[in-house]
Amino acid sequence: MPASDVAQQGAWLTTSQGARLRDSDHSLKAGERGPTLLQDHHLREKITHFDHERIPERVVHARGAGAHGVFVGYGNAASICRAGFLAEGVETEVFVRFSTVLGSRGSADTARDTRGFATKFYTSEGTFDLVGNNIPVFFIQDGIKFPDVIHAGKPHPDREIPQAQSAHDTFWDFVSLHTEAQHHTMWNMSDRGIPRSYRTMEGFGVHTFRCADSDGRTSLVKFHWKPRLGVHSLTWEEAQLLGGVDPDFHRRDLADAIEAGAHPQWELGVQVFPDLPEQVFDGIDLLDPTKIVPEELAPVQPIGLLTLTRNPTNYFAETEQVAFHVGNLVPGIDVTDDPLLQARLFSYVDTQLTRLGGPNFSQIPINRPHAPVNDMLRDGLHQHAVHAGVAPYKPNALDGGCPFFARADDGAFVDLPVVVPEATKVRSSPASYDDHFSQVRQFWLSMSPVEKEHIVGAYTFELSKCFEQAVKERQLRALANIDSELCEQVAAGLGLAAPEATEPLVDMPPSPALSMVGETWPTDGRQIGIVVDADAPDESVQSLVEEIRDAGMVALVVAARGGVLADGSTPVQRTFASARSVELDALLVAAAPAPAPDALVSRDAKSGQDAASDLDPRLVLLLTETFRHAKVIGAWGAGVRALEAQGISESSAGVVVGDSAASVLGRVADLLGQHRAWDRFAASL
Ligand code: HDE
Repeated sequence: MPASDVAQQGAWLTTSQGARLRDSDHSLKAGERGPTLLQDHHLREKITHFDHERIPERVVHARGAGAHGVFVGYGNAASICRAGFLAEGVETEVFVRFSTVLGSRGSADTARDTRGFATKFYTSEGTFDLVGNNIPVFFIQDGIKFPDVIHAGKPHPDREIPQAQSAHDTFWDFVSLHTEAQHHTMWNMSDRGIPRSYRTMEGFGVHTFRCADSDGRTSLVKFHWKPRLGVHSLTWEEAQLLGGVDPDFHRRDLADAIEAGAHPQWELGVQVFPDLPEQVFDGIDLLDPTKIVPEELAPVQPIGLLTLTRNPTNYFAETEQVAFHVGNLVPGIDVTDDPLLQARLFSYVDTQLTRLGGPNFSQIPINRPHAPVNDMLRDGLHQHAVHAGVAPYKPNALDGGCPFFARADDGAFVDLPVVVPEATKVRSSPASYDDHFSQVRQFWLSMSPVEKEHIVGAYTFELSKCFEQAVKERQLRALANIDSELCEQVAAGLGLAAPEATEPLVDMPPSPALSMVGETWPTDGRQIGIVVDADAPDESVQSLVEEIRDAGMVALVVAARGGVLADGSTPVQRTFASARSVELDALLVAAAPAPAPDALVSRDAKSGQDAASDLDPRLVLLLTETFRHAKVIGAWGAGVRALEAQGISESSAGVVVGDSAASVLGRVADLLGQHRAWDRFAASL
């Protein structure tokens, strides 16, 4: 039975007990002007339920967006992993929840932060949860530090500010003292911390897992998600603007894309390492979650395709109540001794007990396995099952010995018999965990000049938001151990002296896979704005809109006013009052409209209107921002005049000028494949 049917049967409004209601607008009173009667059961039921509608938000990853989809295995993973859902052509339903880490449920999507990328595979062998992030390393090497790093990143306890961001003293106090956090912090300060869309994020399982094939042969494995649209991020200015213009930007983008049929896709990939006793690959400790294995050393091999096809029907029921757990594993996939992963194995059930109000959260529809369940867990708050039988224990004879134990060849989950070397109980880490800087430097050295500029900008911004001088100076000392130029540039921005490195800088070979600049990607679902004159639209607008749609992209007609263009059929999707560069990937300009009547300075405080300008001031802002954010711009006809009026030269990178829409669109789409007109950013590093 669909879950909705349980609560929504019949046509009548009823009480929770099914009694039909004739009025839900007036409470029962002693006379029209008299007091409300305690006996009004409907009033009390309605208010009481409302009073309890909220559940505790997640202690981390509170802000999220989810989607349903399907995963199809390629079959080529059989040599390393026997999990059934990876077999060729097997289709497995999935639910994915993307999230930010630090912010509360209502915080802005585009804050600089790590993103969660959690996937629930409802496999026929039981549910497998891959609870990953969009950053392949973590702040800490041991889970016992998790409350520390999160307390440092969350708003200050006294004033509860700032919301959803790391640009404050306690965060930098912690990461500058606890230098194993520097690698993750560098990723956050890079453009990876401000994704353009969930659809353009990579995902990582972070930890190394242990997989086994059908003969029991084991390998060590790192999981990756590779977005079909390529990795792409916002600029910092876009992220900040979006915080105000559209705080739901990522959530909306995901839902719109799915609804429009531009189904987001990721390939699941694996890096595979021999399962040797030392659990080290090319000198990299595979149990240290602050380290990556560069893709150039161990290529990511695609083993299946994830497609998100359906938006949730109800946010609370699905996205909010979904409960992931790194311990939800299927035969063929097991954990390793990574001390971060080990602590996570404890944490996820524990947190659900509070968040979802008891031990039966796996019975909530979104959490129900699609494999048959026959457990011996009983009773507890919110028990939905009506268990039959008298013997919920093993061994039993009274229930005929049911349910039975499975053997390996019945598909039982078998804990891999890994040898644990004889050891002494200690509270300490291996020496390999002491290298906190070499891979951070490698990341920095792998960036393109423009990405380096963005990183410098991010550190400078965040540290200039700190109040304590000692915190800034300590973080500069950490940067000196990463790269002297990085340190000098940030120090200059802060007006502080750049310290010397205290550790020798190790020049690791750059890993080009870490950079997001330089490749070409499909343009599906990219948003193209078309500026037109609503009252005298370019005659090609309608066919242009169709052409853009046929190419799998989204066309947004932008004009001074809403409604329908004077052609009588083309709807206007954005007016000059609502269109901003931040939601567009490219802008086509087919007109140079004069200031519209509602473009008065007094009504539109952001316009900064130049009285002499014969262009609508909101269009001026749109053009300026689109250019500044290095979006591709195309123009023809009167649109060319609009660009000229703003001093946007047709010889600038990513600017395409032609005689007609048809001559411009193709070149714009080609450039869009590179995500941005990167060359427009002058980079000196
Ligand atoms: Fe989590 N994490 N985590 N985490 N995590 C939670 O579980 C925790 C870590 C991640 O969309 C919580 O249900 C500990 C790494 C995601 O519902 C909590 C440690 C990675 C999500 C928890 C870590 C993650 C969570 C909060 C250190 C990337 C959101 C609510 C040992 C590989 C899942 C909840 C969703 C959520 C604990 C570290 C990813 C408190 C103790 C590393 C994507 O249980």
